[in-house]
Amino acid sequence: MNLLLLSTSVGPLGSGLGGGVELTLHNMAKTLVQRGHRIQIVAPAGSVCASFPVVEVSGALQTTAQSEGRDAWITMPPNSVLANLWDYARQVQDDYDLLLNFAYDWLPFYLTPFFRRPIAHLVSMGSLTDAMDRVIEQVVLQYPGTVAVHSRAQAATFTFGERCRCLGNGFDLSLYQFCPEPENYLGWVGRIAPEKGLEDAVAAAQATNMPLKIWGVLQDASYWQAICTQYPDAPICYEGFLPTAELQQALGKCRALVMTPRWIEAFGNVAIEALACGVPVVAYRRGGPAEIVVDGKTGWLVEPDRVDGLIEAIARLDQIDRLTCRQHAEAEYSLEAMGDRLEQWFADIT
Ligand code: HBI
Repeated sequence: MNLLLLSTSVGPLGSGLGGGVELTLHNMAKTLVQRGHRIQIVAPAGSVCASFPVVEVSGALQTTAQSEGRDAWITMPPNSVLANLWDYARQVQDDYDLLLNFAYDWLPFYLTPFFRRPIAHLVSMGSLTDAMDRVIEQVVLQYPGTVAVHSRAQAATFTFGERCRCLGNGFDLSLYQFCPEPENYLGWVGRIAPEKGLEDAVAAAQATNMPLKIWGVLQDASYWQAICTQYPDAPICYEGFLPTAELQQALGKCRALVMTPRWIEAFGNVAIEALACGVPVVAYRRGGPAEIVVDGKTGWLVEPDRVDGLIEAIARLDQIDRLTCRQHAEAEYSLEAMGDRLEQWFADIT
């Protein structure tokens, strides 16, 4: 098929501002091209997406939806890059069989009925604002099957969640090396911010006296300071923010990855990255990670916000076979598995 991939509007691809969507768009492009589809990526000026050519569109970025309240109005800046992206799509739409939208914004959903060509929407976060819920629901009702999410937990945050297609995600597992023999430390990966619940992992490290290595963007310094003050003797070490190649090397040596989300993670990419290295995942039974971890086989699921549950799970890590973790990632979350799900989705739409 000829596919037009329209990027997130909050930052150029490669800037990290687009979060997990940047990796998702790249991986989808990779598996679709491998299968012989012809793709064209359209994204904000300054975007880079590996070896794929990008049509760069200028204009002012959208503000991030997660920083707005539930009753936020629909806003766009003068000379909006989002409006410019979709004006470009309007002009070239007849060259494509299908348009694929990655932006979590009102405009692409509102414009769907105005387009001659079908549009598939990948929704990358749970419910955040009433305006987005309403406009996504309009598309779900008028164009059944054209809206997809990453996990059932994420879908469940929308009243129309049952009518969204669940795609999971897919990774180039050749970038992740299986590590059979761990070193004696736990890992925690993510933005250091309150919704990620780092303090619980630190409390568990202190209680089990198992060193904890922490990777990720130090987004909220006062939150980090509060943790260090509250747990002065915990065996923890902040290792900074590493790009994939370095991160998977360090992550692979962990006894386990600990995931302590306070909010509904739409998916939990880092859980797959850990499993791909053979690292079991100990996670709260909440959001995307609860659908990724197979309790007792690829890790342990813990009652949310229960540090004692984390401690028990850490004590039972040697019951988990690290090769099983890698094999599960290959079976469910490889580029090939994702490519199959994508092609089935597109076939159902066109
Ligand atoms: N906010 N307004 C807006 N538009 C997006 O496309 C968007 C966002 N916030 C975060 C985001 N995309 C991605 O980082 C997540 O979907 C992963």
